[in-house]
Amino acid sequence: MVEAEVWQLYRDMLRSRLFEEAVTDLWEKGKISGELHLGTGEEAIIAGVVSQLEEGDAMAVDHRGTPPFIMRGIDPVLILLEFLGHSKGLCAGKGGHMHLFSKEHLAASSGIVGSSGPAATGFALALKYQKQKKIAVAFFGEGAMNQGMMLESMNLASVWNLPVLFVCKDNDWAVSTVTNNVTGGKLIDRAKGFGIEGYEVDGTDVEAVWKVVNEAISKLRNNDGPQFIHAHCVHMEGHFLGDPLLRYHRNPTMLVEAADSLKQYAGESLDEVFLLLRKIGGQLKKKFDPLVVTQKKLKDNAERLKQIEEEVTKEIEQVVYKTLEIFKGGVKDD
Ligand SMILES: Cc1ncc(C[n+]2csc(CCOP(=O)(O)OP(=O)(O)O)c2C)c(N)n1
Ligand SMILES: [Mg+2]
Repeated sequence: MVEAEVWQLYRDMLRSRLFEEAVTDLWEKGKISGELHLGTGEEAIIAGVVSQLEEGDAMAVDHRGTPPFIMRGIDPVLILLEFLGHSKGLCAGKGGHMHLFSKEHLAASSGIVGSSGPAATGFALALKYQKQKKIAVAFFGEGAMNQGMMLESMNLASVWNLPVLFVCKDNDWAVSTVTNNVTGGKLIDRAKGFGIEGYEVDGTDVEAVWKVVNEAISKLRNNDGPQFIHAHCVHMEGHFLGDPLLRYHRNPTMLVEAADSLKQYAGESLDEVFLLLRKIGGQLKKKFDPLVVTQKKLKDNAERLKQIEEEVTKEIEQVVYKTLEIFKGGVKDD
């Protein structure tokens, strides 16, 4: 992998992060309604995969669809208008952040946990039937590995030798359930049980993800059957925005590190406990944040890092400005 590619991956991740930060800002101002699931912390996994997709490849994603849609080159203004429920949004304002769809990009998301498995397998079946020599990706959390439809689709992809890349983004938690408490065996062994080759990788390291995905995608394009990626990550904002308890409880490492310090606060108010957790969370954020991890690798060229930051910041500011201009014009159905 050449250095130029790492810079591009960094830019891809930063675009997604700053876009989601802008979304957070609008959500906090009450302009976006409902719960919001961010993909902050997953960017290295998404960038490592999406950057290697070609035109005509398909993508099925879960309830954290924003980073893959942004990185796939789908117009961020249309995505933001969708989040705002505007009729000019990507799905006419009817899908929201959890149900994004772009026919042109063969990209579909769903909030039904596990559904990206059958959706990607269906995409791959269609691509194979049409003799297109393209691949389909399924992005999902490790919670989805306990859903029957995910396992059924892995089985079908295997027996039909379909070009599906199953990408499991494992953050150790499914809402408030600790995955280890409800999951038997190793996930990679489950894939192997279906005859699917698997790779385990640190999902905060974009170079590492890119490398294993590169190998897996070469096999897919060589018609070697479905492949499985098990990538570990930490969500920066918990399960969804605005749930402080879950935000901190979702990070098991943080809980382990916090346990002793928390004891001395046992008699104190919950607010103080949250404050402490917030501080600890801030430190951990640096450790597991894929952007920080990549920045460290590229730190010798601080000027270029700054330049990229400025360019991407400007782009996202313009996206927000343009979106709000359209939004202010009111909801008009053409
Ligand atoms: C079939 C189904 N069951 C339950 C839910 C409620 N739900 C939404 S997200 C989620 C947890 C998913 O965990 P995981 O797949 O690990 O993804 P993560 O949120 O950790 O990224 C659950 C149970 C749902 N949306 N769909
Ligand atoms: Mg999870």
